[in-house]
Amino acid sequence: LDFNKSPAIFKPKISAAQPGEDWMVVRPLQRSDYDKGFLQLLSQLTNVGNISRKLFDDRFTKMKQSGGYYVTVIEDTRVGKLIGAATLTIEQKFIHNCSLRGRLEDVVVNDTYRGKQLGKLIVVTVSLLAQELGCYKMSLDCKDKLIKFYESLGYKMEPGNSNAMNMRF
Ligand code: 16G
Repeated sequence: LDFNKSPAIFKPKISAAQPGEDWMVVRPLQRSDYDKGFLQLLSQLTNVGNISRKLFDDRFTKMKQSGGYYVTVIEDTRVGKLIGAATLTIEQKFIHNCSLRGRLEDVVVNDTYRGKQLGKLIVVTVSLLAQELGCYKMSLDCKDKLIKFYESLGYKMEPGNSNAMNMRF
């Protein structure tokens, strides 16, 4: 991945391979991450529920089988705990010459690791991955207070075309 392709500015300079601290690693989610606090991390984003190892394992298998799920994590290898996560999901399209659309989902960074550019690192990593995989665009929805953060990484509100709507079940 080419971090120079991103509008994000890292101070000091970091990349997916060199995330700035030698105790940090950016990598795909693994089954064993059930024991590394993955679900506890996600619960800093929203309601996760009580997920048994079996349920986690079955969902992990289904995501692998169906393809199009790139759950990416940051691990603090000193303590064997996950401290950041973001997911790229890929939608297959007929439009744009049977192109792909990426969606950035479930971005979360452990709040005790603030100020280390981890949010930036994981969002840039996953966004570049979407580009590498041939997505014609990458979309997200977020809370109002995070708009500035995503704008600093190259995401734009498109005039007349930026409304997120939900139907909750
Ligand atoms: C945010 C997340 C979305 C997540 C949702 C959960 C990003 C960019 N957006 O919108 O991916 O699924 O929150 O909130 O991370 P909910 O539990 O209210 O659906």
